[in-house]
Amino acid sequence: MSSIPDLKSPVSSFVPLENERYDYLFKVVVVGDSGVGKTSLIQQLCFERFANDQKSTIGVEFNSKSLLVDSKQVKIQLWDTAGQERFRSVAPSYYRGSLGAVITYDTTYAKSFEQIQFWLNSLNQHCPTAKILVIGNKSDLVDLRAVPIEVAREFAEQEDLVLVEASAKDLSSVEFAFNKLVSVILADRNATSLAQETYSNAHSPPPPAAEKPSLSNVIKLKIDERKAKKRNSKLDQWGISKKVGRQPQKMGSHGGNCC
Ligand SMILES: Nc1nc2c(ncn2[C@@H]2O[C@H](COP(=O)(O)OP(=O)(O)OP(=O)(O)O)[C@@H](O)[C@H]2O)c(=O)[nH]1
Ligand SMILES: [Mg+2]
Repeated sequence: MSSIPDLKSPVSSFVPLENERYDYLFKVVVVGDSGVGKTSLIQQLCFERFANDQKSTIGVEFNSKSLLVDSKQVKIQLWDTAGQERFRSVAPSYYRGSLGAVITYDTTYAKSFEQIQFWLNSLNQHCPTAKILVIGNKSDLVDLRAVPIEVAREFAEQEDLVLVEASAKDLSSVEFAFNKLVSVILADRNATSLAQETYSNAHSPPPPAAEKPSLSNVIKLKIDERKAKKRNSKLDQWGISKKVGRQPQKMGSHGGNCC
């Protein structure tokens, strides 16, 4: 378990180890009822280990994992919160600065699935911009399934959430689930920076004022102006030369740029 990062600035306070390189560092908070397997999923993802007698989390624990997603090296800083009722009031204080959140439920325990709405409300209230992934854990316990996958899918669709069923015990889909979340965060960041770029281009400051023309240039301009006036006096209102009767060209008919 890594040391406790600064709560006020959780993302930037995470100091990379020597020679450690990554393109992004995302804070991800993991929530869900007690016993659904939050710690087990994180232990599996980070250390490839599973404990049948995993102890209940007290307060919060930290771990991190580097993932290569969409050609980007992304380090996720995982905040594993305690699901027990007595820690409910403190959990939101850990959400701050999270770019991603994982709501976990136990596929063998319907109540934990119903509780997703509670966690969703809590996240929406305290970190509304975080991308949310729902993990239905303990998929290895096939015979004990209490939440049909169709029901979970329908709910996720309604709420516009990404849903993955996984098992911290048999490893299935654990890394896939977190990769998926990172991919969604990356896609959102790309969209945001693109939107910002478009905005800043549209609102870019005016180009610097043209340099004050030199006296010789002013004189040249005056002469050109006078020449132009003379020329125009020989044309009628349509720009047809009174002398040669040349027809004006229609815009675009010459194949040039039409604005
Ligand atoms: N069969 C099976 N058991 C699991 C799985 N994941 C976790 N468990 C077991 O479920 C129990 C609870 O797991 P934890 O990881 O401690 O659950 P938690 O969500 O972190 O619980 P809190 O820390 O109290 O919030 C442990 O006994 C685990 O061994 C899984 O995928 N399959
Ligand atoms: Mg735990």
